[in-house]
Amino acid sequence: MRDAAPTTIYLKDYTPFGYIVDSVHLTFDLAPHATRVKSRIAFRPNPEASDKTFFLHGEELKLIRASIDGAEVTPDVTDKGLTASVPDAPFVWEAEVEIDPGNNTALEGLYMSNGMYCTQCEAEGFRKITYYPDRPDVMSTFTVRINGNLPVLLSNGNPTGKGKGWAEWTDPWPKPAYLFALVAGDLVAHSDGFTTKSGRHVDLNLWVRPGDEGKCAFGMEALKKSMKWDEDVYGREYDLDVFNIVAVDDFNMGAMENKGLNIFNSSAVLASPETSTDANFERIEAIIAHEYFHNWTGNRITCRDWFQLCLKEGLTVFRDAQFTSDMRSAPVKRINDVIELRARQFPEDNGPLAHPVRPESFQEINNFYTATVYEKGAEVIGMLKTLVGDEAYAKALDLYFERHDGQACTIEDWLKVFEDTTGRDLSQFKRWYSQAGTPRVKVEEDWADGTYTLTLSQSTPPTPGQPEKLPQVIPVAVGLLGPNGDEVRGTEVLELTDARQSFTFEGLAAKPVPSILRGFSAPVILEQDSTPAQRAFMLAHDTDPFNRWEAGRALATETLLGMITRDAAPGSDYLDGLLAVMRDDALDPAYRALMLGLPTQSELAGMLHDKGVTPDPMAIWTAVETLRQATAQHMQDLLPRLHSQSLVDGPYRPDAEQSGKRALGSAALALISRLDGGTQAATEYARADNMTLQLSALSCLLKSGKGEAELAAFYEQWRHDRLVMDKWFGLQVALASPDRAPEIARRLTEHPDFNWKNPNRFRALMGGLAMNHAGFHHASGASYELLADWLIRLDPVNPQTTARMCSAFQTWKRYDADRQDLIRAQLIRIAETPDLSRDTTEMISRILA
Ligand code: 0A1
Ligand code: ZN
Repeated sequence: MRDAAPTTIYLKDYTPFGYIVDSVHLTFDLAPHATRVKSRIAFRPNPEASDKTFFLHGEELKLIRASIDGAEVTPDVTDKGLTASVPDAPFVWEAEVEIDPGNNTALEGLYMSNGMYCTQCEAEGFRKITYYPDRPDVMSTFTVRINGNLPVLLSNGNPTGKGKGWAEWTDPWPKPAYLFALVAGDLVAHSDGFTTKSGRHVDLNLWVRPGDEGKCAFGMEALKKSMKWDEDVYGREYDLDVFNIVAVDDFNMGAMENKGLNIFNSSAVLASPETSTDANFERIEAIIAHEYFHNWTGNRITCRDWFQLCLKEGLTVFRDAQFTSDMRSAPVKRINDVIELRARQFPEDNGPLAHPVRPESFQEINNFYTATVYEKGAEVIGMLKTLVGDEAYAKALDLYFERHDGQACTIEDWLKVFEDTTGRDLSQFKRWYSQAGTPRVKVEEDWADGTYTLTLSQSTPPTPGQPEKLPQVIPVAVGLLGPNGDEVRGTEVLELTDARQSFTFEGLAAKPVPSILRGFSAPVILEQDSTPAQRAFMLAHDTDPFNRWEAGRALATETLLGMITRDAAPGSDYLDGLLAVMRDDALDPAYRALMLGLPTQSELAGMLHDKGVTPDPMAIWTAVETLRQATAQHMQDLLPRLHSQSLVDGPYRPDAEQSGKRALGSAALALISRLDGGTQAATEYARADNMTLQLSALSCLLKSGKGEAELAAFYEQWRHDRLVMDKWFGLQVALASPDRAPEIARRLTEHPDFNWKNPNRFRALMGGLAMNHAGFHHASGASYELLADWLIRLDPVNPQTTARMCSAFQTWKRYDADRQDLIRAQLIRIAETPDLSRDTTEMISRILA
């Protein structure tokens, strides 16, 4: 391992930096292997700080010279940074360093992608560019001069000068270094403009590699919609003369909200109907919005330290979800978010990687850009809004922006604006930020003399480092249905604050059927003993769209669990209930498509484990296949009509309406393929004129064990398109039959187009394998070994992407002793690799613990 003793950083140890930065001037002389960075930084002592150590972070830098107030100095330099003695008065620090972007494969700091210079500074990448107090509570204005013989030279803020081979940018808004960005390359712009509500004209540019111009229009429209929405809904205006977005092929994450210069993974911004699916379009719209919304929630108001990451991420995810709900269908968005939460956050919260929404310690902050911080962080904000109401939420947000603009804040600051606007005491609510683990809420009912009593109990299982949990504030949205299906009580929010609490409803004519946790009002696991008939009743009648879907999902889940554990046959409650919903043409096609979905095999494994049953991946796979087959047969007559939904009128539009129809049509085609062996899918493949339909047909063929010819044709058609080729790699592995998955994955790693240093390509293949539950858990252990081989290979090249991919192993303790032994052996093999990165070391040791 690289660090003999990895250091742990604690929230409780926070102290402010000893100096305030008044201005930063940077000059870059770009060269692939010897970029020179000159910095001139005005410091002054921070009256609020007692520790006056002058330590500047700096890693992988060659220090050429340094001076203080013009006098050369020789600082003490280590591989983490430097210290120097400085005056007890304002002073100017100057330094020159040399860096090697051409050999920066970690994609953190200044690096190169296809000849283009690009930066990624969040969380701690700026220290690989120059010596600096690289912490989010140190904010300053930046002026940046870029010298380089490239047509496009970009940085944050407004352009303030330009000539042949140089450009200067000035960012008037104080910002932490993690929001710094620089881009230089041979790029072309898709340009547009936006006028803010106070009349500021903003130039908008989406910069891409020549050849990608045709994939910009959708992203640009999404940007303009986001700018308008943030004005309309949050009263937030853009604050610079230009907003630039750059697409880059090599990027560890989705995108980055650098001030005025957002940098996007090309997969998160480039789109065209021929090359992108409806789901890609929706994701792009959401990510553009997310990064844009960060301009206020993240940039104007930033985080005091990285423990507060959820302050910007939870809130910004919540805001982008509101945006998507407004642009598309709110129930569909909510259901999709809950599906994602259960697939990605619940396993994290219920396994060795569990951590609070606001972690209290870390070794490598890059390992905490997690579903818990982001998605559970957003759920916590949703609960707060539910508890205080829409009006108070709006007031609290206004106060937040007014009180904290220009500051680096904490969760305490955030909660205080809610306390001050509502007079509520949020100290118990705050446990959502400090307690890890998913609370279980158990439901008991009682009925006597026209009074219905609902008793709710909560408990949260222990998580690493947190053996005991205290009760949390859980908003439980409840409605009551009468025996004929009419709603007898509309939605009301019960506040569960005790370990066990009863709520009564009086004056009812008959025992009602409760619809609990409407809209998924809290990120908990609801334990409710309902019979299949009761679930079917809710599936038919619930007026809350989320809970109606949830009733179908619960029926499907219980059906599958019965098939797995008791060899039960698929019951008619599920099949008939589903059929009735599918027949109801008044229901949104997108919603019906969601109804056809099933829990993932990994989720089922988690549920079995929770019930004390060791999950058998093959048994789970078989049950899902059997239920799918039974569903296809049961709905046989209806399927052609459902499938015809995907043939929409008019030109392709990736909007909610058309994409919902295609989603339903594709789900129907998947069932049809089970009955006709893929005959119709082959026809559909041949006539598909957009990627959504092409890929759905190809998926059906692959699942039917066919599609060899189509796969080859697809390759020939799209081999020049990087993003489509990611799909080609991913699909084959994700859809391979369990027995063939490890071998197919291994063979693809030998493919000349498997450019494993590109994070998108690596993730497509290895992520596809991890998603293929039964294939990944192949009893031979071949998939575990293959993934471990590649993690070991990637780690020295790109620790961040390696560490993130380690989470494929996080659920390992659910499985049988043989599989556990196989996985443990691979985890140990990774851990024992010489010079393993800090990122991967931390992940593997937490997973193994
Ligand atoms: N702040 C970005 C995500 C992001 C985080 C870390 C990165 O590098 C380690 C890159 C991007 C967002 O929330 O979109
Ligand atoms: Zn974000």
